[in-house]
Amino acid sequence: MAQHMHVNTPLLESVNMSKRVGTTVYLKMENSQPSGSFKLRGIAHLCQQLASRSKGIVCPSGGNAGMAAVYVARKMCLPATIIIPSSSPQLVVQRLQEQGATVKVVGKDFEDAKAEAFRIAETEGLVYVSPFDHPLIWQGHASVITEVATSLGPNVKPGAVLISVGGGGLLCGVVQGLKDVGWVDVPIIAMETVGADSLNASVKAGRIVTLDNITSEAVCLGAKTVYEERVLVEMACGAALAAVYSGVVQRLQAEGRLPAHIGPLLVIVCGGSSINMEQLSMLKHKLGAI
Ligand code: PLV
Repeated sequence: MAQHMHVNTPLLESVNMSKRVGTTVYLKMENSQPSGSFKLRGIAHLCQQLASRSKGIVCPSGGNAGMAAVYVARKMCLPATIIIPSSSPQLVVQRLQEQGATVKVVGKDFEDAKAEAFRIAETEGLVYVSPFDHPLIWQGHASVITEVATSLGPNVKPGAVLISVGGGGLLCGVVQGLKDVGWVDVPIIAMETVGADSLNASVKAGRIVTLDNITSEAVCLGAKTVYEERVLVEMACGAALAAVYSGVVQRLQAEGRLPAHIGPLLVIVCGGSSINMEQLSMLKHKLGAI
């Protein structure tokens, strides 16, 4: 079997968040993956299975899948082309280029970038790497849960898992991982942001809904941002943390949708490279939180 490219990330207990929500909160620090996010788990797994004899890979991305893809490509000695929509910050393009990717900015949102990536895969004979939409990606992501199960030991089981949702790759991986470790009755709180809420719209409609526009600042989901654990995360990741900070968990408890006495909460701190102090102050300005 091929060597794993992802690392076993720390599982930290957050005293501040635990106090706030009234049960132990564990943070799975996927921001400490070498590529900056959980995306490495699934994308490495997919590329190791499908791309080892290829001419290279092409991946449309809001940024973080691209960071994972270029990391994997470098380790496999393959070229990586990443297609970014113009909605992603310049910072993302720069970081991808620094890692050795060929970056093309195409279209205004992810769907445009995806169409271009398909085209390039076809014409240049490259392996198309989706940022979220492949069973091998979900299988790779599932390791985040199996790792947590090993860290917590046989006597501790989460009361709920909190994640951010973009295309749903992490969600599918977490579902798979919960099955793998026998935690099938653990609820998942899947957080989207208003303006990037394709899952919410689809669940409500009972079918898959494509949003006309992504109006959220968390462009990589389609979230509040700094938190109190000495780590800065991007908005896409902040969405899951916001479930604790903005009282979503307590609301679900009040509505009887989560038990009042709930077991420990597991928050997947999914990571992301699209943040620095400059970006943060720009967002604060834009969102009127100065
Ligand atoms: N980001 C994807 C899709 O963007 C990308 O191309 O990088 N947390 C972070 C930090 C993310 O970057 C993403 C998705 C998610 C969560 C959501 O994961 P998903 O797509 O598997 O639900 C358009």
